[in-house]
Amino acid sequence: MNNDILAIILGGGQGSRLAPLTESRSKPAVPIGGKYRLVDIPISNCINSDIKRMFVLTQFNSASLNQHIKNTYQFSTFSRAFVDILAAEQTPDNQGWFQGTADAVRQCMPHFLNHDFDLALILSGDQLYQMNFNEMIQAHKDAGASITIATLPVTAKEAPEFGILKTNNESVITSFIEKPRADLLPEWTSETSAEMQQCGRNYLASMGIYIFNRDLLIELMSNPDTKDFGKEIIPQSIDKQNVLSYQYEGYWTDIGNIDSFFEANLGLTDEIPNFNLFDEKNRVYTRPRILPPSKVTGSTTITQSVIAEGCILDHCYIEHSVVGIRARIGRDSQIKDSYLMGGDFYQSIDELRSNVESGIIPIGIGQRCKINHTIVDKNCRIGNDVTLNGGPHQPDRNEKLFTVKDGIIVVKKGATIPDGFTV
Ligand code: ADQ
Ligand code: ADP
Repeated sequence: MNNDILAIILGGGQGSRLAPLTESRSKPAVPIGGKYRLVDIPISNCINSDIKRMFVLTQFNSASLNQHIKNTYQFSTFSRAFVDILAAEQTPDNQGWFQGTADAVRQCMPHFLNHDFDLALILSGDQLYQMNFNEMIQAHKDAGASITIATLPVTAKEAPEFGILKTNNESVITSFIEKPRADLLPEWTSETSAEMQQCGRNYLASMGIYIFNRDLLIELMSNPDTKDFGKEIIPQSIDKQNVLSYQYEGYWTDIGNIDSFFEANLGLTDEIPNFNLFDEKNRVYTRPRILPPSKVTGSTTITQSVIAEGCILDHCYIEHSVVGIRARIGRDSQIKDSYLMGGDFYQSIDELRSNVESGIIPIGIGQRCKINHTIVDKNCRIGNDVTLNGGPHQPDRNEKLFTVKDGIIVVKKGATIPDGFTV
């Protein structure tokens, strides 16, 4: 185990970019890939890098996050490994929210300092990637750096969404700008590899993954005026500290908004997905749920899809979709370009019967539904003959049962969609 490293996972701010998926749960608990939660990605990267002491910082500590962490990440009593959730606390000195990423770390410093560590590895909770942090840690140590930032070449179109930086020949960062306006970009190009240049990736972006030496982190966190790593801590450190760029060229994507979250999930259905769930050396861990295998009946057709365990698919059509745990899809329904998160529990046969008798719509997707370009959150009750037809023709809006963002319909957790409903 890497005993000198403490991992700090930034689990999400007040921002509601993933709403309505974050309406009733904290961001790290948002289900991804049919059976995982967002927080499983950074935690798995840490475990695969033999870093097993982790804090997850979150605005609020939902029951599902707590349950998930408690039931998934159990380490031996004889090891020092742990995953602890730290939620924003209301104290006489603050109103109860973390004011930004650095403020979140500052407020939790007393908890971190209860542990021995030389280096703090600070990670974002909303990114999809498989990275072994040991190479980055080694580069940090070899260069005698005080801060190391993982960086990635990006295109001019992507650059305004990131912190953009320039380095000298020794990969030491010489300048940094957080989310530059497009008209400033010409000054910010870097020499990237020939392969990256071919794809137009001429800007070096911060991946929001940082290593800090312990003493420096303590010093920087003693200034209560700095609230954010990207806006303040990093730009202000460039001239004063030895800040190293560790360049990464593997697959990495931000999944912090509905559009990128949706694309990343559907990307898992590619013939060879960029994010490899089948890599034995880089496993993605999650809660073992002991579910039955998925059951497919009638003339169900499934093409280019990912189906999680415990599903009941009855005589339906599924194309280019991710179907999550315990999902139930009724007869003659068509699911296309969609992510169904599935359910947290099964209804018993008796419950289903009494639901039908009393006109209550059971959990799952009913019969003859057409669902396209849609995310269906967990535990939804979708009636018969429902049409949810997402796409660019749908204007953005927020309704009681669903929202539309960038043409993607998102049915809210636990929503009941009546028979014949059409969007
Ligand atoms: P952003 O992703 O825009 O840019 P930010 O919104 O600060 O930065 O989020 C970073 C991470 O911290 C995310 O995982 C977010 O959920 C989490 N977070 C945000 N506020 C938080 C809070 N108050 N408490 C707990 N967690 C919080 C950053 C950098 C850029 C860099 C990109 C790469 O600022 O320089 O290029 O990440 O994605
Ligand atoms: P999520 O964050 O995905 O929305 P929740 O916090 O609502 O999840 O629920 C997750 C856990 O709660 C599941 O493990 C499930 O066992 C349990 N759960 C939720 N609702 C019910 C229910 N009605 N009956 C039994 N278990 C439930």
